[in-house]
Amino acid sequence: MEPVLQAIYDSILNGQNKVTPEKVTQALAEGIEPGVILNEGMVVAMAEVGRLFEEGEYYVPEMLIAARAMQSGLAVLKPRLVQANFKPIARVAAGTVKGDLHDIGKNLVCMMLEGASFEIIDLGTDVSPDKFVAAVKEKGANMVCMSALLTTTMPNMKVTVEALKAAGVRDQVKVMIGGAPVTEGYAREIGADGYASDASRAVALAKSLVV
Ligand code: B1M
Repeated sequence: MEPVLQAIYDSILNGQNKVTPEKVTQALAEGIEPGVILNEGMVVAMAEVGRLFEEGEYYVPEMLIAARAMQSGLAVLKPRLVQANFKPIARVAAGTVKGDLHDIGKNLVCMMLEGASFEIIDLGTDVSPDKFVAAVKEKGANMVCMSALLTTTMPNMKVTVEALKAAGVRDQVKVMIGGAPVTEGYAREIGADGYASDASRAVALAKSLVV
């Protein structure tokens, strides 16, 4: 691994939220592609944080400070991931489902979609089915993107699809889902229009759904 990518990786693992943006800036100055910085320096670090948590070496505070370092690095990377916007391809209501506070993956998906000329209505985290419905009815969203990181909150994706149906707006929108525990099969099971395993696949899927 390039030394600067290793430094980014280490800074996230150690939750050094001042060092991470400095190192991301350095990596960009060294000409490393934003996608490489993201995937080979940052995303792998968060995966390692998850592994350490699973093994009982990290606890919630360590996860939290690692996430803060990740977010501060992403803030530097965002302008490079988001290209100049053209006419929006579609208006996307995006959020992490009810009960779930994980937002790093959802934010990445939003950034990449924004960079691909989608308009984003970012509903944040812990988003109730009613809020998704309201974004469709009141803000004219024609795509709903849901993220879930917990097996316990995944079922709220299904509840949201049901709420869209009950509100009579399911046919007006495309529903896309993702997040670590989510699968293609689950998307089919709950009647979503598609599943993507990462942010770049989410862009490809979103484009294929709107044509
Ligand atoms: Co939490 N956490 N966490 N956590 N956390 C996980 C998810 C966990 C797998 C850790 C572990 O045990 N190994 C585990 C879930 C177990 C399970 O349900 N199976 C877990 C747990 C248990 C918890 C708590 C319950 C811990 C506790 O309190 N005891 C608690 C729950 C809080 C809540 O939400 N109600 C909790 C809390 C937290 C923090 C707040 C400390 C922090 C989140 C901070 C934040 O997001 N602002 C945190 C973190 C950081 C993690 C890990 C370590 C990292 C998640 C992450 O950001 N990954 C995570 C372990 C892991 O995932 N390996 C873990 C990086 C990110 C880029 O990836 O989000 O997967 P990801 O997004 C990807 C793809 O999934 C996809 O694209 C993204 C980019 O490529 N994608 C989509 C995501 N959404 C998409 C939507 C799409 C398409 C693709 O279309 C719409």
